[in-house]
Amino acid sequence: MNNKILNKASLLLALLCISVPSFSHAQQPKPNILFIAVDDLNDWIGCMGGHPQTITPNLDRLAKSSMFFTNAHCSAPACNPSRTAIFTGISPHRSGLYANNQKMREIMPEVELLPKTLSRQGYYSGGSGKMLHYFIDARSWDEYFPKAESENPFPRTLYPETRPLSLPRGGPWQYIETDWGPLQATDQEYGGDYLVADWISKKLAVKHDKPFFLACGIYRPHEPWFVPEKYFKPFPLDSIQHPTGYKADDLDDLPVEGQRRGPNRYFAHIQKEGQWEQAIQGYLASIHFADAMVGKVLDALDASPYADNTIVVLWSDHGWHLGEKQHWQKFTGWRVCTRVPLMIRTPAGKPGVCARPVSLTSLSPTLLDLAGLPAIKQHDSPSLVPLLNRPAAKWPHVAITDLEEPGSFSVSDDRWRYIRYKTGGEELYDNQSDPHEWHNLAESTAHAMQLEKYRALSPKNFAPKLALNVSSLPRLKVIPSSLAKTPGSQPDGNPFDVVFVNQSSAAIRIYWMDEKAKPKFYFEVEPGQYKRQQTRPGAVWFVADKDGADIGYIQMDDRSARVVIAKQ
Ligand SMILES: [Ca+2]
Ligand SMILES: [Ca+2]
Repeated sequence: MNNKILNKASLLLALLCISVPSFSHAQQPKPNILFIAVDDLNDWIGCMGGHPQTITPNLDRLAKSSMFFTNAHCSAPACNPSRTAIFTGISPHRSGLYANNQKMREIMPEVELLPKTLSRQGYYSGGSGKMLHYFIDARSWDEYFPKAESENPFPRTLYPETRPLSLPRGGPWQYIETDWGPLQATDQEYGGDYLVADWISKKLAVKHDKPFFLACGIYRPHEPWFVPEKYFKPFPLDSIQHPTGYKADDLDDLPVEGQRRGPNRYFAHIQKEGQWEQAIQGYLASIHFADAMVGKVLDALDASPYADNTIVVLWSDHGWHLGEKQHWQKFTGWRVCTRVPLMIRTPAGKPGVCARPVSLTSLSPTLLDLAGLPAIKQHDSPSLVPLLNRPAAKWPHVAITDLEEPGSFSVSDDRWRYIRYKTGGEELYDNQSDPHEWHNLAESTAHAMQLEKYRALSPKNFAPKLALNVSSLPRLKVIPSSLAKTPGSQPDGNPFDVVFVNQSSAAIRIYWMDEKAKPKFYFEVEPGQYKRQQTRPGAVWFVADKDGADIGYIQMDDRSARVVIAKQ
């Protein structure tokens, strides 16, 4: 054991005059760790009071027996950057991983993730379900379900036979999973998170000869909101209440960047289809289901030999909008999107409530601290152990949430929240009087001092955002066709890149099809070369060979992709 670490720990104990479990002592057995993630869960849990109708008895009982953080924030309001920051302990503005369409192992090929650090220090690291963004990172785990080598974290899951089930697709811009409805199935037939909770529960029932780190990734309430019917039953459609944070004229006082980021087509489409209440019902049902799966795991822990020597951590990767600021989904800097449930229960720790601003990037250093393991230099956020011991302890930190373009972020402290967009727009909110962030005070002269304070506390340097390697982009099918029979573009939605990769032995010619299906020549791609082009959902591109002979066309989906012209 590193003496410096021991001295630091003893000093901390002396300073705080409290007793914490002496896990840092080499002779003491290490605590087990149960690490539970719930995807896309906002504050709609009973103990956070986000929605009056939510039913979450298991999350509530865990909160009661834990240090329950009421002011915890994600380091990015999207799965991939948030989870990467949790597992690496490195914030997006330091790593350069800001968005879902980047790849962790391209940006940080060698970084060690928390489960690997723990394995290296004598732990068994096992996991199941979604912990990272749609991959497992096999090398970081001792065991995974499904098998780590598959790099697919999802066990079989029941989906409706025909889709969409409830919400008609609004256009090519729409994420295919935005849909909801009950399934006639038992939990077992449904599979998915049930199988994840079941695997974790079984791991809790067996004898371990090493301390364990067990990661349980519950996927609901991530879309689509299909769960067994029994979880819909407590929420009859005619009883559904709108989000308490919704205010129809909330956008007037926002800077132009906020006015642009708030309203999106999802919410407009859902309202147009008259499905706002169905959607809220689907989210409540999915949360209720996720809560039951958490309950299954907590019951398994209670019944196991590890009930008294296991740290339990439960977190969500970011919040979620259901109409607040005319927004649906995530990706914003407002509190509804950055604030997350966070509960940490330690074997000897006292339950409590902590309102200090904390970041999920602190989870890795906190667990190493609790396990008495050496700190890792790259971790950029403080351990939460002082707050686990004394929730009102002095805490000179703010929580930073990076948005997906470098230089846009929010800062959360005990009371205030500050948002800045890279193009200069600013927002300032007093959460004490305004928890829904309805009143932007950034323009108010009475709050000039606060504004200055948060400008000063803002990150100053932002790692550049690296584009995805072409080979990692999803590949779109080229549909064989003649130019005459190729449909026109119906571009609709936000722009992104398409990359034309020419693996054939001759040049290829790329045309854009206009709305009337008239081709417009764009460029040639030489053999062995590729070319990046901005496009939009619903756009149609045509590929011909160097002599103008037809190859086929590509219709753009809702995200970046590559088009590969193979050897002719
Ligand atoms: Ca998520
Ligand atoms: Ca407002």
